[in-house]
Amino acid sequence: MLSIKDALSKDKVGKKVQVRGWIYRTRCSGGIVFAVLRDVTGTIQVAIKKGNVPDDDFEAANKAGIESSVIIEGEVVEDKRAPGGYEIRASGFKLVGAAEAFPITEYQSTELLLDLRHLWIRSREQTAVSKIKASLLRGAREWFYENDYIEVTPPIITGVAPEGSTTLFQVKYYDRIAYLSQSAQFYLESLIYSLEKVYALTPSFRAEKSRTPRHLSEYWHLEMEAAWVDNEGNMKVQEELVSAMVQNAVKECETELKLLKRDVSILKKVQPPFDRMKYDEAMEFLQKKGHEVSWGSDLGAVEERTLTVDRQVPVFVVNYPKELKPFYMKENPDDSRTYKNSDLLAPEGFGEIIGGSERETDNALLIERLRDIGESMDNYQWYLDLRKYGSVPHSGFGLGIERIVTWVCKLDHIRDSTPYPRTVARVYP
Ligand code: NSS
Repeated sequence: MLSIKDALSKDKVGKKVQVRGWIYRTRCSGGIVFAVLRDVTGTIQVAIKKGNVPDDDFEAANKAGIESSVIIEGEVVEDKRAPGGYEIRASGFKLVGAAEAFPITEYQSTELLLDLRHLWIRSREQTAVSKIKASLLRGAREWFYENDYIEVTPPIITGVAPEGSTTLFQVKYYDRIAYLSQSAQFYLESLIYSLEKVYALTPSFRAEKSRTPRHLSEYWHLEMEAAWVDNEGNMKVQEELVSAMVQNAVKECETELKLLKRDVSILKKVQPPFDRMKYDEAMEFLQKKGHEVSWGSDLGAVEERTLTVDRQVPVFVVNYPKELKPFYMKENPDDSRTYKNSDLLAPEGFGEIIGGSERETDNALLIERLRDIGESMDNYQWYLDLRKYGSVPHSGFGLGIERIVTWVCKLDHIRDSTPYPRTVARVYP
C-alpha cells in the first residue's frame, strides 16, 4: 500500500501500486470511471475502465459516490491531462465503505457548514488548516524543548479567575461550584520555583457573550512562565517563539499555505526582533488616524486593526493603563499608572495573539487589588503564599493558538481555525 504522494512519482511509472482513500470527485465517460482519490498526503486520478476490472467492481466504481472509501490497485502512468500529471489505470477496485449522497455540495451557507462540521472538516481548506495548526504547535514545542523549558500539566477545573469573573464558566463540582480554566497562569507561576522555565498547552474557556470573528468560548492556550525574567525578557521569548512557529509552518506546509492562497513571502519576514510601541504612542497613532480614543481607552479589534493593517511583522504594545488589565501584573516603576506588560498584535490587521506581563511580587498590592475587584481571598491564599517563600521576579504570557492560526492562514473568522468551534451559539456537533 502506498500513500498517494508516494504513488505520484516518476519512479512509480509503469509499476503496479495499491492506494486507498476517499473519492473526492467522480465522473463516467465512455465506459471509464474517472475518480479523483484523496488521502492525507494528496489526490490522484484513477481511471477504472470496463473490462480492465471484474464487472462487479466496475459497477461498484460506477455507482460509488463522493466520499466512498476505496482501495485501488493499478499501474501508474504519466498523463498530462490528469490533475498532477499522473494517473492510476485500475486493475482492481474495492469499495470499503459506500457513501450516501453527500450533503455538502458547492456554495453552502456558513450555518449549514457548521451544522455539518463533522463532514466539512474533510474539505481541502479545513484539512490544510489542521495541518498548519499542527505544524505551528510542533514549532512551538520544538522551540521550548531547545530552550530548556519543561512542559507541565496544570488543572482545568479551578477555583481562580485570572482574567476576571465575567467570562467564567461554572461547573458543578460535587457539592461546590468550580470553574473551567481561563488560563493556567497561576499554576504555572507556582511551578517556576522548582522548574524555573515552564510551559503548558491547555484548553481555556471564556464565556464570551459577544459574537466576534476572533472569540471562541473554548480555545487552546499556549502559556509560558519563567523565573528571573522581566517584561523585556518576556517579549524576547515571545518574538523568538512566534517566529519559530511561523517559520516551521512555512517550512512544512508550503502546499497547504498555497492552497489557502496565503502569501508565504510575507510570512517569511516574521523574524525577531518585533517593533515595540508604547500604549501612549498607540493612542497618538490612533488619534491621528481619526479614532476617538483617549488615554485609558481599551484597544478593541477595530483599533488593533488600524495599528497593524500596514504591518507584515507582529508588533508589541507595551505598558497599558492598569484599569485595562488584570490585577496580577507588575506596576511600571517609570509610570505607576501603567503595568510592565505587553500585548503582541499580529500584522495585516489581525490584532492580539498574546497577552503577557511581568508579575506583581508584592503581596500587599495583590491583596489590595483583589479586594478592589471583589474577589474572595479564600481562593487565592495559595497564590499569595508563592510570594512568601523565596519570591523571585518572573514573567509569562499566553498565546491563543486559534488566533495565530487565523493570522497565519489569513482566515476571515476564528471558527475556521479549529475543527469544532465553540461559540455562544453553538455546541453541536
Ligand atoms: O486573557 S489573555 O490576554 N491573557 C491571559 O489569559 C494570561 N493569564 C496568560 C498568561 O499570562 N499566562 O489571553 C491570552 C491570549 C490572548 O492574547 C488571545 O490570543 C487568546 O489568549 N484568547 C482567546 N482566543 C480565542 N478566543 C477567546 N475568547 C480568547 N480570549 C483570549
